[in-house]
Amino acid sequence: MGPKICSYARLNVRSAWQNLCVPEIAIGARIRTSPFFDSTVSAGASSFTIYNGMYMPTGYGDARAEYERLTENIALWDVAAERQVEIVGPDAAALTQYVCARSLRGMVAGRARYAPMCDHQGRLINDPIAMCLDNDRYWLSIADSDALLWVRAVAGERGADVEVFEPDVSPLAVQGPRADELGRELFGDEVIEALGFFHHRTVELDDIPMVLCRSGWSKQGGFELFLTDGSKGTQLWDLVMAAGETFGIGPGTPNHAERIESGLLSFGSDHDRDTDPIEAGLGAFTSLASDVDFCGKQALQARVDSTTRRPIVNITFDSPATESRDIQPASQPTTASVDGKVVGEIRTSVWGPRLNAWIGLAQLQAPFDAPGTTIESVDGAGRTVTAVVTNEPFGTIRTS
Ligand code: THG
Repeated sequence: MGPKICSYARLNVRSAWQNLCVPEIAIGARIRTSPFFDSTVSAGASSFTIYNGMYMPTGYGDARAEYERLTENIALWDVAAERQVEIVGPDAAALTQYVCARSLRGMVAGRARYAPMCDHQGRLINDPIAMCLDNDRYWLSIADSDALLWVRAVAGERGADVEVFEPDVSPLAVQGPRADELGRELFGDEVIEALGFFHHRTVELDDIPMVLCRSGWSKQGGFELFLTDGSKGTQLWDLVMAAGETFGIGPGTPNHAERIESGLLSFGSDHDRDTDPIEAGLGAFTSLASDVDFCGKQALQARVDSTTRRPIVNITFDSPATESRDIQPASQPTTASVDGKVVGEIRTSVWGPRLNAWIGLAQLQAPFDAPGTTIESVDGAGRTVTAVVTNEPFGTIRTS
């Protein structure tokens, strides 16, 4: 079954084929479906993206309801496309550390750490969650870039004694303020109380094997269930949905409004391909100052010391009047200008319910990244819009 993935693009892309029948993306051997695919389609998934060569749902047709479900109850997300790169063997710890730009010191079995990856030039090439399963066994739970190919290449060049492969692991995220209650229902009080943030453990539910981790791409709390038998996707989805009913669970997807309000990076969306983790706002997760060596460390330091910085910044649209329908998000980055001079790009924009305003992210060359700078762009409907750079995290602003 081939979902029509283009209704969103049709609304927002200004191009010659705007008014034509939009073709669908075929499912083939190169583009995979997730173990939860049938469940998401049955639940009404109406748009998908391709992420790590796999269909990933991006919406169920009612963004407002999905936002409310996530921020008030529980949303269930198929994030199986966040594939795992497994690294096993005597050199697994050393190699995993080398490919991660954050110190993994002290990360024992059962712990995870958000760890940006750099290439040899210090550019951000992925921002996985690194998970230690055993002293000689790690997973990188990756964002959308071919980290398997990268880790294999680095392992080969360094002569590391490891196996690097993609295991049968598919994360299902349970996110929202009531996720803890559902977790207790499913796994018991003891398991949930003992599970700290970014801690994980192996569990089973009705013979469905998984790794349970307190993690997820929102600031609403919750878990990720890393299903380790892809044949049991529907079974797991149904089980969680049934148990979650009393807590107001419903289908959802990684939520752009919530994650922008919460300051979480969307790798590959929020920046171009020549961006380092510091420009991407990941300084707190990058161990430049430590004595740990990692790929791209020196180059990254040189970039940080240079004057050609292009940070990602929060922006708030102020013109036209920020009524909910006034600004059309562009589905592709748009040029950002100051006084007619191009200074970067608006990468993404969204209606932010928490601020009751259109907000977004721009990548701007210094010094135009300074708070208070007004940038100009053309929105998805072809109109000129202006936005102001803000240094406030969106999450701490309260408007009412
Ligand atoms: N879950 C899993 N894998 C993933 C993602 C995920 N891989 C790709 C992508 N998402 C990675 N991106 C992030 C970004 C931020 C966080 C998690 C994944 C996150 N950050 C916290 C913060 O910024 O406050 C805490 C980080 C920390 O303390 O280490 O949670 O969603 N499986």
